[in-house]
Amino acid sequence: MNKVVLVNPANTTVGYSVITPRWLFVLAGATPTELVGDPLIIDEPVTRFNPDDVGPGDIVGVGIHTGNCRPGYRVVTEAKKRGATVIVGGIHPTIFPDEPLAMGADAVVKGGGDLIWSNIIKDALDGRLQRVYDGGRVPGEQMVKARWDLLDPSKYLMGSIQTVAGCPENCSFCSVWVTEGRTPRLHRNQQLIEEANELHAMGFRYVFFADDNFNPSTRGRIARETNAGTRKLLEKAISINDREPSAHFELGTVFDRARRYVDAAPEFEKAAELDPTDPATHYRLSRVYDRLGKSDAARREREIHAKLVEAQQAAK
Ligand code: B12
Ligand code: SF4
Repeated sequence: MNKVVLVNPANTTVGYSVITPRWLFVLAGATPTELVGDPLIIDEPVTRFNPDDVGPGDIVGVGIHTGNCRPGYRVVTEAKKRGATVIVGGIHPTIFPDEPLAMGADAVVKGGGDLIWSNIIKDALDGRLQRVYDGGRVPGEQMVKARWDLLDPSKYLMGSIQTVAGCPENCSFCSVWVTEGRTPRLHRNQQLIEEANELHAMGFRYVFFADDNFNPSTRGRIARETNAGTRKLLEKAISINDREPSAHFELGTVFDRARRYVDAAPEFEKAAELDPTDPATHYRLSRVYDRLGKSDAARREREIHAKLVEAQQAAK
């Protein structure tokens, strides 16, 4: 029987690692065991990929991000030399699908592998592998459960679970909202609980959340929400942060940028009430009051700002 080998590449192998790379165990869960048996999992920080482990007809799946694409291409080359079929997926090929093909891979997979991986294996076994596949954004309720039974728990400090994919924000430096989308996709609760329990039973006492944005109900998202009902729900979801001055400062800033000064003022006021010592809050408040024509209040805030800055400089 041809086998599947899943490789998480790394430059250095030290024999142990801190966090389990989740994709390895999710893709293992998506592997059609009736056709290829259990996949062999190689996490290179723990064990270096040995080309002797693969031969003609075997299928090697390599997952790469930009930071580990070079060792990834080493695995591609070594596995190809042994006659294996090599398929590359992960964030890097999702953005640059042509590159792994140019580096010798037989196929590349954009997006999530949960739903498409078993079809790709069938295509490879049937000799009709395509060059490019697109697994898209996997809906939360269809996310595949990780195969923790294939993990050696003695090699890691933490297992990893995922509660949500996607992020409603759009930070200019980040790829997540581009690849994973801005609508959060929530993983099924029951599956999460099962995975956490399995990891606990294996001896893990720490779990790492491989989430894009742990709390998608961000202040920015709420400020942009036009539907009053949805907005209320989102506000409820973050009400736990209500005593956090930076949360009010952040929302005030979003309103300020949107020129919604009437909405910005109470947020900066709340931030100033919770932390009266932050000069930035008083500065923003003075500007917002100016815009609202409240010149006395604006002057007061400017005075407080100046005193706080002076005190900070004196303390240095
Ligand atoms: C969790 C996480 C971490 C954890 C990783 C812990 C671990 N051991 O796994 C920590 C905090 C340690 C971390 C560190 C870093 N991270 Co990080 N991380 C993430 C995050 C938020 C989630 C990744 C995850 O596990 N998702 C859940 C799994 C199930 O999804 P997945 O990995 O995407 O895999 C799916 C698909 O991609 C596909 N797939 C993946 N591989 C393969 C292979 C095959 C063959 C196939 C068919 C499909 C396939 O199928 C999988 C299942 O659907 C991503 C954000 C993101 N959305 O990618 C950033 C992200 C991957 N990280 C990023 C970066 C930059 C880093 C660091 C370089 C940061 C730094 N400067 O140190 C380091 C690199 C560490 C290292 N040496 O690898 C960037 C990578 C950008 C890029 N162009 O490559 C991302 C995209 C965040 C971002 N936008 O900035 N990260
Ligand atoms: S994942 Fe973080 S950095 Fe990326 S868009 Fe969302 S909030 Fe910004």
